Amino acid sequence: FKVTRVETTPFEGQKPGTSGLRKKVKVFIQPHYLQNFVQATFNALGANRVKGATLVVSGDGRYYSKDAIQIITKMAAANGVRRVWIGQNGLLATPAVSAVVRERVGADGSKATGAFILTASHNPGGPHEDFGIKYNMENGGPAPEGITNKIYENTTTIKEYLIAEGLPDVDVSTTGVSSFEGPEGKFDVDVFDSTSDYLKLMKSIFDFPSIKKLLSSPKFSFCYDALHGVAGVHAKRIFVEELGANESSLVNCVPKEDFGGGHPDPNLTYAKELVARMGLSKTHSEPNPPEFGAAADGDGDRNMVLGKRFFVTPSDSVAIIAANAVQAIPYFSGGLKGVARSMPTSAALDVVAKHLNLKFFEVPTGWKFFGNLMDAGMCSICGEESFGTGSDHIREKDGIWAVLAWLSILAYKNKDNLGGGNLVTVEDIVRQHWATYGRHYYTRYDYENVNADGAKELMAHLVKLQSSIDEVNKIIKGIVPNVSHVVHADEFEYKDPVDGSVSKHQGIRYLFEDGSRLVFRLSGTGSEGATIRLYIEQYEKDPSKIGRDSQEALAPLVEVALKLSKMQEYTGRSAPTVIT
Ligand code: VG1
Ligand code: CO
Repeated sequence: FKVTRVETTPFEGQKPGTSGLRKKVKVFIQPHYLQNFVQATFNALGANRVKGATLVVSGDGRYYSKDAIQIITKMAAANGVRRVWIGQNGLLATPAVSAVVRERVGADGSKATGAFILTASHNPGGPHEDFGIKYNMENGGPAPEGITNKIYENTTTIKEYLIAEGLPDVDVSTTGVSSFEGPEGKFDVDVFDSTSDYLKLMKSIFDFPSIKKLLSSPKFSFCYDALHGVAGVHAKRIFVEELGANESSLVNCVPKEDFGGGHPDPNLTYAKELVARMGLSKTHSEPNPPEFGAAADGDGDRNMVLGKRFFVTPSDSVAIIAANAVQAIPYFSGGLKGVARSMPTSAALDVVAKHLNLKFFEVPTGWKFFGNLMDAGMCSICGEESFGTGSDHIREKDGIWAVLAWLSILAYKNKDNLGGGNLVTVEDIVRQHWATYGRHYYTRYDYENVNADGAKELMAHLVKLQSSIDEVNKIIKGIVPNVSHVVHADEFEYKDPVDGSVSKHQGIRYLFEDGSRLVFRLSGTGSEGATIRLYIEQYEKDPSKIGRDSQEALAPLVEVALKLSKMQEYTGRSAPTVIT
């Protein structure tokens, strides 16, 4: 092949958000749009990270992925990349990409130096929905802000991009290496099995035989819903072929370009089928739900964990995994280096960290901030309230890992029970955890696709209010007299303890004397309008009060949050789009 230079002009708005660039497909398919972003990325990385590089290119299989893979491959070749690695059919879950970057060794002994992940994660897919792309570094984690800012800068001044001419389209459906000759020498395209490397890593972390024993016990039953995302590919291999789960326990595990028309976000609103199967639907009664259920998002980095008729909040999930990891998961048997959560995530993990005397970190929303801590050996387990849980085995959150972690805890707690005795259930484990550590009632209200100006005004209003805590408390007393009072209010700011970088404006916080919190953020992953997220949390230590319905327990604080922020006034919405 030869290298062609194509003239181009900048597109507005190619700024990577919380997790890469996400836009409507109709935006992405404009001539040069994807190309500009990819070239801007190569330019931001610089020649020493591009020439001779080995790049993974794959994603969640959503609409436009197949075309994007061909375009990126040709641009990589033209920019002097040495090898492109592609998961079979272009499918790799985000955590699997991270694992491949860190673990896979090519037939010629090569190791990956970075990755383009093609996903818009939990956003819907299809010709009228979303596409996305992000770059991950040689540690397998998302590019830091230093790089993403540079990419954005480059997109505003770009004049040309490089693409290989005469390089045929790659057949991504069959595994194997194809070699080509370009002006700078050899260029290889390696299509490989999507699950092998990830599976190998999972086997080195968890005790597969003990999980297999649990799954085969007649007392236990299991269900996994991939919402037609890429996790289905890995789930079939791992849960069915390796761990012996019944094929019928997999729901929506065949990836589809449009996720079957659904919203591939594993929560109680969008994972409808799983929610019904688990006996949690308000309209459908399920006579005998499975003991354990889980769902993933489009790119397989998120997880929702459910017990029989029981929802585990993601904030509790990470705390429970951290509390049990050393006993239940071989990878952690030497102890935890530390734990971390994102700022809006509940403080359930903080309490565990304190009890177990672990290093603890609170970082801004988005996985990239955990990576530095992990690279520095300061953090083993981390999580976000947005159904993201993971560990330092990779540098992304990991939906299947979280399920294996829960299965490990269940296997451990039931190791003497599977023959005789009652099963220790998901609900038992959570209630026991609350009894030991107290309970963090938690809910999140999302106002999706609201008017962007209104959202900005609401945030500005909340920041302005923070200048007088007395005034805030007066307003709150006028709304609900018997809630605790605000002792501190600010915009969250994070100084990375490893590289010293500072991230400002990471969410507006109102902190109450009794440990309750209200947090307001604007989403950085949406593709249209603005999305306001409101996070509400209340800590309850009294064992006689930990069994309440969470929406009921939080009702007074919710009222305070909505009125204090003038939510309806600024957004015109009387109710959120999604409550989790
Ligand atoms: C959301 C979540 C955040 C998560 C991010 C990426 O971001 O709140 O916790 O890390 O999505 O997840 P935002 O800015 O919209 O609140 V994923 O599965 O979309 O890569
Ligand atoms: Co995701």
